[in-house]
Amino acid sequence: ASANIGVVGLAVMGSNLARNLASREGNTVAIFNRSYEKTETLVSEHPEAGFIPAQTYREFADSLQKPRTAIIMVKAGGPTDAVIDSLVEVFEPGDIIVDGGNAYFPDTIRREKAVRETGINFVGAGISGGEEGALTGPSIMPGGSDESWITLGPILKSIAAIAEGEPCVTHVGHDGAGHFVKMVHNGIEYADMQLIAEAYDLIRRGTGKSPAEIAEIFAEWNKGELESYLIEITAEVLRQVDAETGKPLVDVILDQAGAKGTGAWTVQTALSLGVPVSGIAEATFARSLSSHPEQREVARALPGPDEEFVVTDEAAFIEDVRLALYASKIVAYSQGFDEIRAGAAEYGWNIDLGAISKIWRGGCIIRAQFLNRIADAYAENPELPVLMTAPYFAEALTRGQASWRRVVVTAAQAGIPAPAFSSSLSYYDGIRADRLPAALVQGQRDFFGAHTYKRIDKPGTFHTQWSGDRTEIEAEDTH
Ligand code: NBP
Repeated sequence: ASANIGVVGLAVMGSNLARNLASREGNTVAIFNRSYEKTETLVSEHPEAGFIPAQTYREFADSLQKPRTAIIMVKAGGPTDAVIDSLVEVFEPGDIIVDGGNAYFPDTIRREKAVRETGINFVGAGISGGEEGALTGPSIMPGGSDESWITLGPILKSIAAIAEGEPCVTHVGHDGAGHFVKMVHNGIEYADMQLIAEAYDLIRRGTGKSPAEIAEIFAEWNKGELESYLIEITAEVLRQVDAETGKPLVDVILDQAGAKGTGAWTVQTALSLGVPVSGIAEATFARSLSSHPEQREVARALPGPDEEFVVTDEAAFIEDVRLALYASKIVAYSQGFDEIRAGAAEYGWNIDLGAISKIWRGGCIIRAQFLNRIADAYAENPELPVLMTAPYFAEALTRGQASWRRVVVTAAQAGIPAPAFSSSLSYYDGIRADRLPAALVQGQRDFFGAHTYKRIDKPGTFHTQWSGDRTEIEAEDTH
């Protein structure tokens, strides 16, 4: 046994991760893939990696030093379960199985529990950064036991992205905590992408600028507080010209956005936790809306505003959009971190929110300058109840709110959909409101369902006898 780490599953992600591992001092990497051709190809294409190939799970286990540590990178769902079952057969108590795929966190909780019974450690680790990140340094979000972290920590630190001298990996929490945090990362990614797309659409339709010209605006924005990987690649995509037609590529791509489900998981989980992640939800729904051409075809007949959309002061409008984008982005992250906190409370994970923002500074898709500010906010107050109320963000919202409102009004008047911009603003106004019409909703609930209400002026639970003489009585709490 000469390998300190193994990789199972050698499609794009697994082979890049295996190469990344092999390139780091001190690692010897055993590899296994269900069909052996992929293993052979990887070995022959990368002799420098010194891979130890295995044809069977038994051979794979024998090539690993104890405690054996293997990272699974196969299709999420059934294939992951199949590989876990095979590894459990050949591994021993104390060994470590890591699932680096995009598992749904309840699956990870279930698997961890089942594998733990055999004495083997199971770690669900979210890995972000796509193919490129897997090869050069991803952001890694591992869950699992403290025991497994002792062996796994140094290995994962050796391959993770480095941000400001620190590796982008931390032991997130037990069992499914890592995959939970990765899920929310992806949800925030959906919101961030949708917000950028809305900004682009408003600028394009408001100013008539070409995609290439708008690319320059994004490139400029990328030098300031919006600096992030997603803004950077947006400029690249907008600059791209289609070789076949000579048109901007963005104009020949079908306007239907796909999704692999992590955005939907984030929203479904938030719904069951009772956390309003409205920006993420709108971003997820915006993709669904785009992907129903049959509905869009018939709905095209519905009227829009009568007046033409004209922007008189282009520079001022573009600056308004920039500030609206930044404010909405703050809301999206604030909501995402809320979901992580609620998930941690629900599932009993001790998650350090500041540490999460730090490991997202490099390697992952939502990497951004701005994550340093989130880390600062949680360093100052780990119990911060609403991230966007931290001084730095509150200042940005104060500075941007007038622009944000103008952009949302403009979008509504111009008939341009801006669901993430407008829902973020509504969330902002909702959470900061002195009083909400929830009082009326509770009154309605009491009317038709005797769901009771509480009063602002005295303790207790009350019900108005709506179908009787409408006097109020003290009631059992049925909120
Ligand atoms: P795929 O998700 O396309 O899976 C292909 C791999 O799964 C192959 O190695 C295949 O083996 C193996 N496999 C299957 Br399918 N069924 C199997 C079974 N029953 N037993 C054993 N192996 C089986 O690979 P990928 O695109 O490299 O992604 C790997 C994981 O990483 C996925 O969970 C994915 O969601 C995640 N991912 C993450 C990112 C990211 O940015 N973090 C990006 C892309 C993917 P074969 O060669 O024998 O068919």
